Amino acid sequence: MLQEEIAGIAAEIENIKPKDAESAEKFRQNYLSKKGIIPALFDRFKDVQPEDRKEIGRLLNILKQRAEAIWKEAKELSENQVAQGEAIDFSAPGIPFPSGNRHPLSIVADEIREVFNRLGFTVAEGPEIEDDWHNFSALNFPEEHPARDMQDTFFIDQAPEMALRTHTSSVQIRMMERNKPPFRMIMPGRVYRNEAVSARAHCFFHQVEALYIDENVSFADLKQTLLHFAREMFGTETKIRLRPSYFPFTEPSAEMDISCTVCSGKGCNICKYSGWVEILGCGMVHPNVLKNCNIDPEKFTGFALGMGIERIAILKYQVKDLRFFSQNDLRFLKQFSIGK
Ligand code: 2NL
Repeated sequence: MLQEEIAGIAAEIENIKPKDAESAEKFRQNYLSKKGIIPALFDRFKDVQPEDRKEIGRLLNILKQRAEAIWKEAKELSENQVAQGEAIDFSAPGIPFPSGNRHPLSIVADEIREVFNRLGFTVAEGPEIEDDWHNFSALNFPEEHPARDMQDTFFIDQAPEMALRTHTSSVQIRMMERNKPPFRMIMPGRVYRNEAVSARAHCFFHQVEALYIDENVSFADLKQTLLHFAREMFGTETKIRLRPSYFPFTEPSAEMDISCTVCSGKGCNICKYSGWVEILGCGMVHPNVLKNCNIDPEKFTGFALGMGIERIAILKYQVKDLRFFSQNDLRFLKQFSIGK
């Protein structure tokens, strides 16, 4: 009898709990589609005796609503599952995630920073756009010094007294102006020079300067710090030598060479067969620089040094062209990893 069949289907659908999109669709096809079980029951309604029509009609409608509700609920549930990722197959092989690595200049800058940190130096940073005082005058550059020329320095057109800093010494001036000695700090950062870009020169590069100011700081302290730095950076067998030089902001001034790390001093094309490679400039801070920062040169002395990070990285990794550092070519960048 129709009434019993309806009751049977009603009980049947209550036991079906479609769990995903596929079984929800199967349920719909089975019970609700045009050729499905429920429309087939409706088709037989025309043969029902008039006195039974009211009750059978009611039961058919309840069955249909109930089936629709089950299907709808199952469909929504499966959509939510996909949205929340619950339906993801965890046994599927993963998609490889390409990992980056640090830029060679960052690796080298960090190594320099670590060596000086262990000696008690802290890190200071400052602006890349500087005024004439902090970049030149306070550092004892004479008025007519060539570095102050448009040819060598990028000046800001709208503010002629401002320029892109040519060294990070400007940061040291700012620190000395605002604080009292002793100072033991390093300044890493990007600096700018108005130069044509080539394999061996760039209009910007990266520098680390170090400054140590206290009572009784001597050239011997500088030399021992340099030797320690060279051995930490390039290995315990590394030798150093100092050659007299000139900077407006140090007196006396020197340039430091290390024994060539490639040929251990025997002679190769990296050291141009001299056995030595220049890596930094240094000296005792000029008394005028201390005075400009209101530090008494009778009481305090100090040393400073500066090096180009590119130069160290070129030596360490034997990079042939300075431009590689700023071209972001992955074939270049992927060759470097920490500890290499
Ligand atoms: C180089 C040489 C040097 C300094 C930087 C310095 C800073 C102050 C006072 C005195 Cl505030 N000196 N810095 C001293 C000697 C050399 O850099 O070749 N840099 C790439």
